[in-house]
Amino acid sequence: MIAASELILNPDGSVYHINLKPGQVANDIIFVGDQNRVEKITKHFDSIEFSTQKREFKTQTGMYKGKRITVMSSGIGPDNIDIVMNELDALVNVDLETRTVKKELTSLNIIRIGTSGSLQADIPCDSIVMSQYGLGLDNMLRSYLIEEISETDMEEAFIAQTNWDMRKGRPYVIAGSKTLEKRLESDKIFKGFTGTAGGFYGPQGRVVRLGIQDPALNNKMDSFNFNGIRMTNLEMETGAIYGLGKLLGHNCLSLNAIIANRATGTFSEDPYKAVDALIEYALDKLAE
Ligand code: R1P
Repeated sequence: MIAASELILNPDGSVYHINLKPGQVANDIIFVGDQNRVEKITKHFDSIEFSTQKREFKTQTGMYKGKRITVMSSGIGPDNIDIVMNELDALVNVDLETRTVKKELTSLNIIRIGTSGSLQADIPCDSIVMSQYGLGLDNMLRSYLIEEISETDMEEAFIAQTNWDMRKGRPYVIAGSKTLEKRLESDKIFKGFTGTAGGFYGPQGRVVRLGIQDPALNNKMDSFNFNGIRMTNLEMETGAIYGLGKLLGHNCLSLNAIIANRATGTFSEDPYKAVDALIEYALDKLAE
């Protein structure tokens, strides 16, 4: 039995942070970082059956072209992903009455619709990157037993090629879902290897007023190559989603609208339009 202190429920029986009760989420779930993006997606729905919000965790479930889909905001960063993934999994895979893990487990499809900065000059602003792999630079996942799910060869290559300082923790590489990749791919988008940082400024090499541990890191990342796989973009959730998804048995795939290009120093002229285009792309693919 899982103790009340380990899996916290609200007085109405909903799971603590995400504020959801069993049955309120669909099997296909879209994650976004920004809570204001939830309605930018569900405005395309034919109907909405349920909405809730607590802190940055806003959820709506409804129907899009005959498909039941849940859209949920995680807020920014891998620490929030730890909360959202664990609580979402508990919602479907733990009997909240008896506080025991169900005998029959449910596997969710989780698709991130995010924004990200490109590391490659030829992956321009306003394009879409589908992450075949996530690289966690944040350490959150290292609290779990990840040896069997991580791509150790890629990790080793990344550590060697970037001369990674291990005082920052050991990076981890996790593959996305091949099944979802097939469902959402097309020749209109880029496929890539996405770095997930534990912060927006220093951890992504941005210098405003503070010096950073490795000013050359972005250059080393954009020239990283592992058997032809190069690093495409940086954001703050994909590696964590892929890692916890794989450990918990869910299919996860991340799609990011490129709104900044770190290689050329440019920013999208209309980031909202770039995100809207990604939303329409993903919804149509999910409804196919
Ligand atoms: C940083 O501005 C945030 O934007 C990106 C990063 O991953 C981080 O969460 O994604 P979202 O637009 O989905 O939040």
